[in-house]
Amino acid sequence: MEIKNKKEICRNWNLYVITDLAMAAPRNYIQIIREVLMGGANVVQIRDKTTPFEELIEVGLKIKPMFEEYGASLIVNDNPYLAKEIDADGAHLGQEDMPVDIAREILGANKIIGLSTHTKAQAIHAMFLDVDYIGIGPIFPTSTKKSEYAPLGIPMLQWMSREIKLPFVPIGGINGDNIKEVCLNGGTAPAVASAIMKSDNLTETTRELIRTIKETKGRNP
Ligand code: 3NM
Repeated sequence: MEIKNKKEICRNWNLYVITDLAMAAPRNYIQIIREVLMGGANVVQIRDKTTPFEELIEVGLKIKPMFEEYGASLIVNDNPYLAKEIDADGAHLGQEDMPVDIAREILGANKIIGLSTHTKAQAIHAMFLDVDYIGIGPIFPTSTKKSEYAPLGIPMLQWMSREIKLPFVPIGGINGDNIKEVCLNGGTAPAVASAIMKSDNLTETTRELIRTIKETKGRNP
């Protein structure tokens, strides 16, 4: 995908799906990606801290054409080298990962870079970095990722909407029960891992969440 206006692409994301191979087992990456893209998600982050690099390159090269077919963004967690190798649309960095400027050097100006933030100070700091969107979380309790940060809650989304001039992705513990409240209080696409990866039917769950987002935001996600 040729990226013209990266922040505009981020603002048009509907549901930011994060993969988890263990939760989605026995489905493999090809199945996971096909099912969530069929459900209408227009951005997927490959989050995988166990599969070896070489294997992830193979996976990436296999799934890339699906993203092109659906016009969806492929984001790689943690590893800009992998993102570059498979020509993903971008990479997502944590606070402990390499500095944004180094990731930008690896990826070049046309790729999307996202950064996880967990505090107001980190979110403000991100506005001075060369990032295209940020994650903010955990919003609710989650067991998908161990975090030293207490859940930030809905008031943080209200604050972010007022103060942060970057597209932001609320993350952590978001599911069918609370996604409406999240959407009403701000952010571009809500990010969801377990609520989708643990579902029996990835396509249907993705579709349902997007339907709620669309109804809540009153726009075409
Ligand atoms: N990052 P679930 S919370 C990957 O706070 C991740 O930055 C977080 O998974 C952060 O939707 C989180 O299952 C886990 O809660 C998201």
